[in-house]
Amino acid sequence: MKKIILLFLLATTCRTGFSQTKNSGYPINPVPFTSVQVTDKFWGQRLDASREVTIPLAFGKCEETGRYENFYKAAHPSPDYKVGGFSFDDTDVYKTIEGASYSMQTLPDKKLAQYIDSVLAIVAAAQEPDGYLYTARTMNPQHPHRRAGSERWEKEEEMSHELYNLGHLLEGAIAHYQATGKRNFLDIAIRYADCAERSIGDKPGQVARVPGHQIAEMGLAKLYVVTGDKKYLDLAKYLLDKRGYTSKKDANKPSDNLLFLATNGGYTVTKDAYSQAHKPIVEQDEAVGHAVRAAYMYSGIADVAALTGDTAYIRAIDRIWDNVVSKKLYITGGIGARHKGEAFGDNYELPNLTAYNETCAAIANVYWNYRLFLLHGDAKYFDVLERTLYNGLISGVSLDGGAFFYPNPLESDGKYKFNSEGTLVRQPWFGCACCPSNVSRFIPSLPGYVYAVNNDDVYVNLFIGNTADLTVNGKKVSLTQSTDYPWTGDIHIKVSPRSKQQFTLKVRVPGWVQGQPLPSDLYSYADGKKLNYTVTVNGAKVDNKLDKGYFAISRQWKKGDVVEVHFDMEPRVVKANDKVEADRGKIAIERGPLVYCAEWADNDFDIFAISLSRNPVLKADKTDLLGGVYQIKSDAQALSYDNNGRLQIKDVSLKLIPYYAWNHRGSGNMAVWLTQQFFIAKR
Ligand code: FUB
Ligand code: ZN
Repeated sequence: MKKIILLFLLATTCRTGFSQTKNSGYPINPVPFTSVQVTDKFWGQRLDASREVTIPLAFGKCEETGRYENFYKAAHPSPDYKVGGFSFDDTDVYKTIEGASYSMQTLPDKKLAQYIDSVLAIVAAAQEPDGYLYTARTMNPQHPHRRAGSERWEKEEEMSHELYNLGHLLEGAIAHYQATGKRNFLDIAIRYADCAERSIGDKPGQVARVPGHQIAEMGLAKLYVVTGDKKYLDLAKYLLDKRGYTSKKDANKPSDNLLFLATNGGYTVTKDAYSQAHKPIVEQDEAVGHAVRAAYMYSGIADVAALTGDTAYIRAIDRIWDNVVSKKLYITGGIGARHKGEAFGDNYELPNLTAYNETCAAIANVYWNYRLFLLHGDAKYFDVLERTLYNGLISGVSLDGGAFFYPNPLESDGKYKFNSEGTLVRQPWFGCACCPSNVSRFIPSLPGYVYAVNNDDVYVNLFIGNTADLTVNGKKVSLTQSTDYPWTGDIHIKVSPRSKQQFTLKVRVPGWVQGQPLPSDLYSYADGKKLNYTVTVNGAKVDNKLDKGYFAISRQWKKGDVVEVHFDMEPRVVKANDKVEADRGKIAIERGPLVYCAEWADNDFDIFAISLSRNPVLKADKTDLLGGVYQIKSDAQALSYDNNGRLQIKDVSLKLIPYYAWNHRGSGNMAVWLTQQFFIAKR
């Protein structure tokens, strides 16, 4: 019966995009991106760039770099094919179709839809009769990709990525189905999911495996929601429950940490911690290993917990979140400090020049925090999400949408981890192209993060100009937001229920307004300022206590009611916890949700040879620079040597730009953390 209801819901909603339903299992309902039309200047520019530049570029690169050809070859296998590239190159095609599907939902595009159909015809042709879809083996089963193993799934827990490919296939196919109502991609994905479901498990003839790279868990949970078929949820849960147990010796005992080594791009780590398989997940309490794998896994755990009610799962991701937010999160919201293993470092290990902070890890961090919000309804998760979104995530893509960073360091000498020209600049693509294709799929999905609904609670989580159609307690309510956020803290929300309706509007009051950069003691404001906020309804001031970070307005709403929110927005000085060695003696500057940096192009002195005053005087002004950023100026002292080698100290005006906008004017010095006390910095 439940299955029939789910299918009915789907059939009645998918043509126009899916509506808010309880399907996801989360106590709080997402408001899908299809219900929110962005009218915002800041994000409108990013969405246009995504549609006009990023997605066409990614499709073009899939074609140019032989990713489509791989599917063609798999459809016509040959022992002569030499299988090169990465064992997950197929996923770039799936991820780009996912992004294009979101984008087409906002702006229909017949030509693009036809193009995708033609790509899907090649993808379908590459699928083996039993549903297995992995070009890295199928094109030449005798000599598959060097990471693939001689048998299916044999190297899954190392680097074959067979289940990673499935996860992205599911994510892409479900988005495509929901956006277009067409089943051509979904059916391909279902066939591969069925193949995996038959092959993996503890029954005779099956193999016990967990994904070497997580994401299938999220995809399978979604497939359960879409189809109502519980076998997909069961497989997602199996892939989580077995993590930490699938040793070669005994699949029912926790594996030891020395099973075998995984190597990738020159680093060697124990396979178990690298892919979070060092312990059963319900015993994990620290974020370790590869950051993208980890945050995808935590997101998958949240999805499965929401659908099964598994509280041990939730306790595990809550513990790990505490660890990340209090010890392993960059001020930009980036995660994964180490290049080696693309991995989390030790507690408080947050170097700046060598920070890895993969763009994919920032995206994964958004997924994870969003899900924790849907579970717990606390604004603190959106504080982390917003910090990541406006800083360490969009720094990964140029303003024009055509070039990408893979790592997102907080400091640069213009050269570290340089390209063939010896400079550090965003690139239009990479051999391992996970980040560009992840950006392709993430940016167009952004409108889905603005609101959420739980019975008669309407959450306003992000401040982005938009018009939205929500369903609150079964009735239609329109919201119109206008704002110049993140540049100003004034938000105008028009509330229009069809007829008078009682509900609660919950406006998030960001941590940065309340004097806490993050919900932990990892960073703190060090300037003694106190920001205020006000909320009015139809011009009358409302005074309420915050509840889990939300300003709740309960009333009988009527058409055209207006809520005005004002957050003071001033440049702030931030210090890191003294345990973060890399930031000792240094300060960072923020304004609103944006983290700032000093870059060579704005300053005619060496930004690494300056000292900011004890109480720097900071001033923010709107400029025409870099798409119209607010620039911050600070008094500082620059050190240099005169012709006689004597140290000179000169008063200078240090200019700062938002971190996300750095490296648009060539590569050179950049720093988020700026020296304030030399003797401590050198300690
Ligand atoms: O392994 C697939 C992707 O490639 C990972 O998520 C990225 O970190 C990169 O290693
Ligand atoms: Zn990536």
